[in-house]
Amino acid sequence: MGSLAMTFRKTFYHTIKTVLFVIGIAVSTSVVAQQAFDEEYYRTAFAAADTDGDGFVSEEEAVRDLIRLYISTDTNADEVISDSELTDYDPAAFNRIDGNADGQLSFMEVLEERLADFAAADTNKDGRLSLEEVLIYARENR
Ligand SMILES: [Ca+2]
Ligand SMILES: [Ca+2]
Ligand SMILES: [Ca+2]
Repeated sequence: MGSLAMTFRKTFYHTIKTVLFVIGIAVSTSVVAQQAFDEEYYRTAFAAADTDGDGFVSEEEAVRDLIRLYISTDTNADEVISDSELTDYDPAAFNRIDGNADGQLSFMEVLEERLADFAAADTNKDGRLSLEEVLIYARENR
């Protein structure tokens, strides 16, 4: 894991506790079960994550996107996501992400998953995701 990711991990672990409001659009997470491949869904999520509009999702944009999603999903604001807060999810994925098997997803657990997904999807290893990389990865991992 690069130093940028390490910096994000340290910074966002603290700031997540102080973010007071929810911005925006809930986007794809691997916890959510996708019934059928919906390219438009990923296009919309990609556009929402690409906040500077340069046509790529950087690691920073991906982490910020995850924070928005995490906060909007944690409806009782206890800083963990429980299965009752997920309306449609894959139990196998939930258990895989739940590293300490306490039945709840901490921000760090979800962040680890997101960074691993980011690295795996970034097939040309330029440190950012193109829409094409996202669609290929999404198709292969649905
Ligand atoms: Ca961007
Ligand atoms: Ca919660
Ligand atoms: Ca890339």
